[in-house]
Amino acid sequence: MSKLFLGLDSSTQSLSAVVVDLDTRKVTYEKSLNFDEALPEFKTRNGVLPNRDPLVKHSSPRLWAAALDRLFAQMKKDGVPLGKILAVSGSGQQHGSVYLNDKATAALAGLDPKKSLDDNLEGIFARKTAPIWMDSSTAKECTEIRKKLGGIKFTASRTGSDTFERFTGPQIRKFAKTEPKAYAQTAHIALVSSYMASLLAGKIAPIDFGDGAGMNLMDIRRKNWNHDALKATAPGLAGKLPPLTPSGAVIGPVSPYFTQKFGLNPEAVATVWTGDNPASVVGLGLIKPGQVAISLGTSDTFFGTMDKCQTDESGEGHVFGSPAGGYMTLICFKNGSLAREKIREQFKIPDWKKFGELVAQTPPGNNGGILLPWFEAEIVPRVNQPGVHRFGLDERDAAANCRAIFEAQMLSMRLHSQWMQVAPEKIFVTGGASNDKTLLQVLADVMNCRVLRIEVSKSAALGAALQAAHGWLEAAGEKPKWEKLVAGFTAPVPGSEIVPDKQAVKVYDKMLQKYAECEYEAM
Ligand code: XUL
Repeated sequence: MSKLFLGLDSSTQSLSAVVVDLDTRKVTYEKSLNFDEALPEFKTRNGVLPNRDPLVKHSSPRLWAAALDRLFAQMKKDGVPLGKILAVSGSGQQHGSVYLNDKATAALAGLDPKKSLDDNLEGIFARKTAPIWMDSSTAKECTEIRKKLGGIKFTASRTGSDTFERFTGPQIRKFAKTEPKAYAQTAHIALVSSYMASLLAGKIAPIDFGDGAGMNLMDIRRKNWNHDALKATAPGLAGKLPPLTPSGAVIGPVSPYFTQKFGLNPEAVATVWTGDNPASVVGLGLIKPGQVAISLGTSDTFFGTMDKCQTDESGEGHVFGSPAGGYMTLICFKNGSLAREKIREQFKIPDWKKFGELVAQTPPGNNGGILLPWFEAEIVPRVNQPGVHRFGLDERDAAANCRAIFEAQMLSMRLHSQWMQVAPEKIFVTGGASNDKTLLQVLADVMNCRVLRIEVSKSAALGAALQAAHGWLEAAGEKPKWEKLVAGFTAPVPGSEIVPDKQAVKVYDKMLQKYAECEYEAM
């Protein structure tokens, strides 16, 4: 008998499903439902509700529920053997929060399959909308909480991150301050992940250590709610939060709503969801400490796994719990492909192939030329004032500028990930720019590490499906090994390995100090 597990990912713009067969080690089904297109009645744009204030970014919890209904209907239509699914798990966009009143528990327990999921939820929200990770309207609350917790270093060492506008704690504080009545009527605060899990389980679901760490409320080492952080955030908060548990732990049987309406296996279990980044770490196969993935996308992100908790004293990077146990870090560099594109436009370079060719014409270290590509305000390092800075670099030299921007981005990653104290053993790379071997050679040389390319789609939903499998096996009394579980699902592209060049490594080892000085000077 095949062992089928369903992973869902409720992201900013879409809800995705991945079904894995653990016996054949195959993804047997993949589907995405785009919120704007499938559910235009909720009037979102790219998954976000319009708002006059550009700093405010909210979405609709009812939209996410309606999407779940739609996606299950689609799976049934597509002939997915829902009756054979053994467990369901998921992941959600991180930090976003949902506010439920005291009617929620009864409504979730009695979901009526004759009605839509959305109609079933009528009257259970203490706040109609949910602030999401793109919101940056809580600068004041960040300062207030950070101050009460003793500054950046202490906030980061206790909760895993400094306070950030998008993090749930500052968002809750703003809600409690600006809408005290609605806050008082809030009986349960959920993350996107725990809200979606609650719908599937038919009861208020716990929050996992992965997504809980994105709230500025969880003690990152003890993995319980941090009393000081709760106090610094809002009154009576402890009574509104669910318990914290490991990702993928079994909550209970799936709600009869899904078994009766869509034919989901009545014996299937609903398990605890996590955040999309923690789920991606599993989906990318980053199980062992020292494994690192870099995604070269709109922003460049650096994910790594650690077994011991190290936090970033400068407060730039984040530490979350990893669904595979231990910890993961996430460092987000905003000026990623966006900045590379700006250089490409500036020098009228027709395509990325030509960009790579130009980089190849120049030597490692770029004859000392350095470019700081802060076309937009940067997250890491914290740069509020956008600006492009050149040091010893001719601004008319296309090839040198192409090399300079990529070298700076990779040097910045090396410099700003040192606090992890993890020497990567190999680096997996994904995203647009990972197709270019010249750029990957720069990455390998700067990091002095082997680089392998992985092609992934839906890494979060895949991670969630594997998380469902792990939770189910554990509940069945087995001791599943993560390494075995992910094997075969996340193999690097054959022949994509790039080995660092010893001479170039020496050049970059020296250049790192100079690069750090340039950053210091420009900030
Ligand atoms: C991570 C973050 C984003 C969202 C995207 O801190 O804010 O990556 O999780 O869904």
